Amino acid sequence: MAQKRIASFRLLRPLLATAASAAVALSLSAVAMAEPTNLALGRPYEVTAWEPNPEHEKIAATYPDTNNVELTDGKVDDSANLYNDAWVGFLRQGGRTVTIDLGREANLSKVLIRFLHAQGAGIGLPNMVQVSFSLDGTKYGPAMDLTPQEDVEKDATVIPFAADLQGVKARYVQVSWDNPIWVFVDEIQVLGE
Ligand SMILES: [Ca+2]
Ligand SMILES: [Ca+2]
Repeated sequence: MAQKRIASFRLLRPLLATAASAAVALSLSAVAMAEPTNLALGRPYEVTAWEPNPEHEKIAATYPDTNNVELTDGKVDDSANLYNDAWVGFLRQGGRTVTIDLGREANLSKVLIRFLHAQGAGIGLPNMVQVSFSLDGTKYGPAMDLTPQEDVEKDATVIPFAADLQGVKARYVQVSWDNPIWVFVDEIQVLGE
């Protein structure tokens, strides 16, 4: 009888330990999930064309960045309608670099940029999307790749590109992409705390 009790206690002990560590893990992830916010929301930014061409700029004004706030205003178009005002159209000129000033140093956990994929309308995805970071707005660290979060073969849809970050502290965030013909973007998010 006594032997039986010891045996069942031995079985129970590891189960209790597992339950305790699961409870700790659960409370840690609840804390981690509650914190990050979009620090780019409402922040100013500058867009630089790699090979500026005024003629291309004039044509792209059909799909404007009204008041130069659309890339960080929080307004997006999940319906993937290229005529929706949320989209900003970029035409050729090699590529673009968008520099966002977060206004303060922050610990960053993720960068995400939303592209429209509408091949039938001649709106494609970049071949390369990168991000780099700076504390002072002058010296930038090495560039990191952002990768597609959806199947890039899907057409007439929104394809976000993103990178998860660890231990990145920065005030300035530069997102760059090459710009084959038309590229449409509706939002850039920088998550952190
Ligand atoms: Ca927007
Ligand atoms: Ca627009």
